[in-house]
Amino acid sequence: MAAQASIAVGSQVWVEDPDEAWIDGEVLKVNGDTITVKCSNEKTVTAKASHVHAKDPEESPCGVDDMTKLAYLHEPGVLQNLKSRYDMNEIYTYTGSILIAVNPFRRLPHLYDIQMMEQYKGADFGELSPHPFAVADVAYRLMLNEGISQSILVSGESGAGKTESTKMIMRYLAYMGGKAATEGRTVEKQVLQSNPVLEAFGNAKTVRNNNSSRFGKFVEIQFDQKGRISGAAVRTYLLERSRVCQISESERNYHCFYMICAGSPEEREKYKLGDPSTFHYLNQSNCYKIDGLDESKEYLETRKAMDIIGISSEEQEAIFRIVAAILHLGNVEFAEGDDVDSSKPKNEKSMFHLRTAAELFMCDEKALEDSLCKRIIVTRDENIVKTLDAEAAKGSRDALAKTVYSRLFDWLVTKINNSIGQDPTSKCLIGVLDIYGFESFKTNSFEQFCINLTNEKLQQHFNQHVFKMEQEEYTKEEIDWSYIEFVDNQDILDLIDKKPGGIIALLDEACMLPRSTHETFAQKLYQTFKNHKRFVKPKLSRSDFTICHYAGDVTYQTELFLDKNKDYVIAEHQALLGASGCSFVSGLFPLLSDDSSKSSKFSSIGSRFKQQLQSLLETLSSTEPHYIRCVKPNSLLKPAIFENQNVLQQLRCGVSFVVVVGISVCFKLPTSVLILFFLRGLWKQLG
Ligand code: AOV
Ligand code: MG
Repeated sequence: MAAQASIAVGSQVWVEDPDEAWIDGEVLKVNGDTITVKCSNEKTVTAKASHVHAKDPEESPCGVDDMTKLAYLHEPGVLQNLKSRYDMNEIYTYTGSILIAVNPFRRLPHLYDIQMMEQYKGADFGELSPHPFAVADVAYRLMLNEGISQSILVSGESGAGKTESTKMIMRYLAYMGGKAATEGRTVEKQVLQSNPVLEAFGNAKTVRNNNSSRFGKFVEIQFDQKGRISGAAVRTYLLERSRVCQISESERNYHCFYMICAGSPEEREKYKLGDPSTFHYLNQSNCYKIDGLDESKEYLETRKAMDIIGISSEEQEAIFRIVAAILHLGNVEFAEGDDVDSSKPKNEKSMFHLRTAAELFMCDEKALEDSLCKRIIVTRDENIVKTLDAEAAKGSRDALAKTVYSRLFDWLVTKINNSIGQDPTSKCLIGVLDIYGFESFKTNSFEQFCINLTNEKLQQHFNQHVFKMEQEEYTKEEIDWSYIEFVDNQDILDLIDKKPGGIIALLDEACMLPRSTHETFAQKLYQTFKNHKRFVKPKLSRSDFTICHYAGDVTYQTELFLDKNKDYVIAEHQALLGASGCSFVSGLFPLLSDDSSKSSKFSSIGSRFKQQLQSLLETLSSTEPHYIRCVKPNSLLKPAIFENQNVLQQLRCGVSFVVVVGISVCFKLPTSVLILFFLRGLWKQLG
């Protein structure tokens, strides 16, 4: 094969290894199509020639800072390069213009200090070591010199380092576009301080990441003609609401709940708070602490960040009072009431928490109880009161908690945007996207479905962008490029979001039909997509479905899909909190116009999310994109461990990110295509 150096006895090569993925060794024997290799672990292996790759001859122990500098572009070469650099604490590597960042899982403060920012300021790309500052600097210069808006898209799996990279980029841009040495609340300070606030309310410990973002975020930083920051807008996407009431083993609820439990003694007294383990919304997982995290310190820092953003102390008081109220609400348990199918607070303890929640929400205690245990059915002639059984009352309680929390989160985002302010005259912006990576768990619900849709969309955007660049190269080189269409994932996108007929459309339909259940929804999917090559009905299941995503197959459990797709606030909850004596609380529940409150018109979370994504992609399309691909070196979240198999899996999933933009000498084809082929196992077919 052309790209393969000739392999002879004595050559240094890579062969496949069940543990290490690839292992190096020396060729002992070449026998036609089979090669015998003495591996560095002393084992002798015989493999097919196509599975043996030449080792880079000039391989330096610290690797190369750009994959395009490798003599041979193949999987073991790419992997080895990342690994040897990681071992030297060189966590960043370019592949052409794309930055690969391997999470160090340890603080490297010198790497991000002001001196470092100064160095990267205006330096040519590639002149200094690979760094997010270099990417930010290119974007900043391009924006300033060419007047084109830019975007920096950060991707990678959960815990890979997207949010940390995003914060680094924002710090650099704030440094470049800030008014040096200005005291007080400047726009750039506010932009930076929006991060700790959003993290306190939107991040939580998961099995994958101790500080996992449970929402997507696109920060648009606006600049004036001199390149100074003049405004900013934060857009967030789909906060995971279910976490407020339900947490899995080893995971936690949102950080803010633990912060308020670690507040000052006066606050704890005022909000009647105790140890997190005394609250149902926190004690389902038996996990309260995060290594190296001091909750009371975090709490003070969050309050300080809120000050800088311009959230008044009254507002802050109300915010944390609501957080405490939600904890008390979660402790209200229900028992069977006096009538059939009715319910009431279970005991004295539940009464106490109900009373406290009502006090903190500043609403009537009896009204709160009724809103949890009763429904009013409005008919033409009269209003009928229907009691809820204990199970339904519990559901009503959780719905209230989730509604209040998500309204609170939305309030924070709006407040941040209003405080920082938008610059309507700004013609140039740099957008930074930090969105949840592709997720595949043991059970996957509606959230994973939406998250993975996002990733499909971004993947398509990436493909389109890279291939546009590539096509320009092909045209220059007069290469026929018609055969590269296979990377297209339009068929998956059609399956999910085509209107009509896609999964989201069918889900909306199911939500509107009175008698649908998740089972009838699943049946409908099975019927509709029986011949779709990206859709599979798992053999042993009656309501799950599998989508063959670009990054792998994911099986979704439909049980809660209908429920989670319905976006509505129970009228009794709206009435209750709309009448709160606290203007902050009632402000979260503004009176709806008659029209929308009465009609039971269904509003779909899935469809709205789809629209948000559409508009995000439109914004992105009008910018020049830059990519940072984060890689998680191990699942233990520990420094200095580089798991080959694990990393390879990520490189293969984000296949396009290992694209090298440039022209390969040996193949007269852009190397990006080579790598695409090769990582997709198509190498052989090409050769
Ligand atoms: P994520 O954003 O990609 O996951 P984070 O950016 O939160 O991942 O990174 C996870 C953790 O890794 C951080 O809390 C840090 O402890 C560590 N880390 C990441 N990057 C660096 C770095 N450059 N230097 C030092 N430590 C780092 V998620 O939000 O779960 O998809 O939803
Ligand atoms: Mg994150």
